[in-house]
Amino acid sequence: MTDPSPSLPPASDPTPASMTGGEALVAGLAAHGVDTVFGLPGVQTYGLFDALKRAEDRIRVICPRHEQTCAYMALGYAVSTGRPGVCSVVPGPGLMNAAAGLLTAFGLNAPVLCLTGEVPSAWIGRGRGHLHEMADQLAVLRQLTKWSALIEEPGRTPVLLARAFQEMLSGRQGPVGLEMPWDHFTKKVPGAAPLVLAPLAPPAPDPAAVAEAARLLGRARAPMIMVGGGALAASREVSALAEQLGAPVVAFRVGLGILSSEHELSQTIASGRELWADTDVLVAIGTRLEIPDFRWRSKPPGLKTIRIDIDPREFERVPADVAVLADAADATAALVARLERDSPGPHPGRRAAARAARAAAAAAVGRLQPQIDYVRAIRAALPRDGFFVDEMCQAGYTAWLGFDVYEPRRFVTSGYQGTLGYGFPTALGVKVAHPDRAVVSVTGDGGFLFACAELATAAQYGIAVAVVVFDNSAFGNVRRDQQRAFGRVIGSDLKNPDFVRLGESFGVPSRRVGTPAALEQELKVAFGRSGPTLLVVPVERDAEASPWELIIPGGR
Ligand SMILES: Cc1ncc(C[n+]2csc(CCOP(=O)(O)OP(=O)(O)O)c2C)c(N)n1
Repeated sequence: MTDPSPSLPPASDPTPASMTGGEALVAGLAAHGVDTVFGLPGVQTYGLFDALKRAEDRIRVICPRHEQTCAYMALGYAVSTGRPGVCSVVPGPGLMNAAAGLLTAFGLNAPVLCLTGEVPSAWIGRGRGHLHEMADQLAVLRQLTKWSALIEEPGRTPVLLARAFQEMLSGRQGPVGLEMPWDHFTKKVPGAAPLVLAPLAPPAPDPAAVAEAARLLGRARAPMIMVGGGALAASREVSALAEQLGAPVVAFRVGLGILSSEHELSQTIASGRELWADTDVLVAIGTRLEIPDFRWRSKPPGLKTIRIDIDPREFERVPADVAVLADAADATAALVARLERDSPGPHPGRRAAARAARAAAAAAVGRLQPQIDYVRAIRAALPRDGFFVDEMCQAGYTAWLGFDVYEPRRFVTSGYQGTLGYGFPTALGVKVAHPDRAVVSVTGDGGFLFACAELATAAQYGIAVAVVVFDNSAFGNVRRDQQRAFGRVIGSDLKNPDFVRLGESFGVPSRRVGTPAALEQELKVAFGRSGPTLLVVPVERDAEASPWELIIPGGR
């Protein structure tokens, strides 16, 4: 490398009056309660990493082997805790490597902060081919995040970092980005004491809208509730509303566990479908409503819709008969209170129908062999408070329909982005955030190889994720789609490594398991280990039953 090294800051502890840009960022992260940064250093960001080194008693740095994993680990940290996950990558190619993770965080409304570099301040926008230069990197970052900024003046570091946290955590949450030019990371910053801005208060639910919603529900014969990621912090309130109305609660992926799968009113997309045609009032809480529009693609005649959402743009995208702009927990609690006041007692509701729908769907899901038996074995092995991280694979899709989830955030998914390869690296971030909880990553062979190099990270840092790889020697989902739609396949047959030997070469205990019972047994052992475990389930190519008719009836 021919580029000049930046000048190094002094080794003594910085004071606010003498901080560098990198030190100001680190002091700001600590002031916001950040305890972990997932980062991969490069010359532009040396000043940041050196400052992190000197703050290692407060902030731990985990360095994976590829920037995609920096973003995915921050994502796993964020979605499993509800707290910001922080990553740092070099600009240009580093940021592009992290892009799929940021895009996935955007889709999940996950609070992820990406700190990246820029070419030296004097060279920004000049197109001279400086190391990692990218034309208008900020414009790209803005497409991947809710809010992003360039720290043009190093003195503005505290206020821009505070703003980044405020954007991440206010209203509809989401990822944010901050770029700092190469030279600013090591430049002295006048007055760089950290600043913390509280998240903006959400709007209070409009009593008139709540009263109108209660009026519609008071007359409803067959109400249904749908929940998405916006309702993750409204579990108690959603449960109270469901009880009050006797209404089934439908969750697809992100919303699984908001109402425990054990509750007779809790429905997956498969069982919810059985109840849809008869629904007369839908209460949609913190959801984009992709289920009715993209998947079920029909609406019961005369359906009335009540939407609760913190993002006013949602009401333009999908208008509702009643729109309540508020935090999900506040608005749902207000609705329950109003219903209790107005109604003589709980609504008789749809309990019997909800139970019947669950039973019918369980039978249909039970036919998704062999995956469902493995998914059920994983449930049996995983402690109730453990985390299941899905993937775009046959076992993952089957889990959306047949894996019981007892609490919100325990089921981790890539949501509508459907990001193949996100699962294993995201699971590492989940485990770092929850060292005392069991974490299982369930993946296909295709998806696992996107980031299998991170077995090195898992082994190096002792990140005790149990990875279950279903090896069908194919991009199985694509292969089945191609066969069905075109009668031939291309690019979907895979020649795989010997996964057991691959895992062992990283020093990771690795086993092949041939039955659900053996998987359950091995997982219990894995959850007791202090490092990662790789379990490989051989599956015959084309042998897995398609779950898609239950996810999109009539096909895509
Ligand atoms: C980033 C990304 N690239 C490509 C795809 C398209 N895609 C969806 S599923 C799939 C195949 C998955 O194969 P595998 O992980 O082996 O799981 P299987 O379906 O065989 O169980 C592909 C390529 C995607 N969803 N995301």
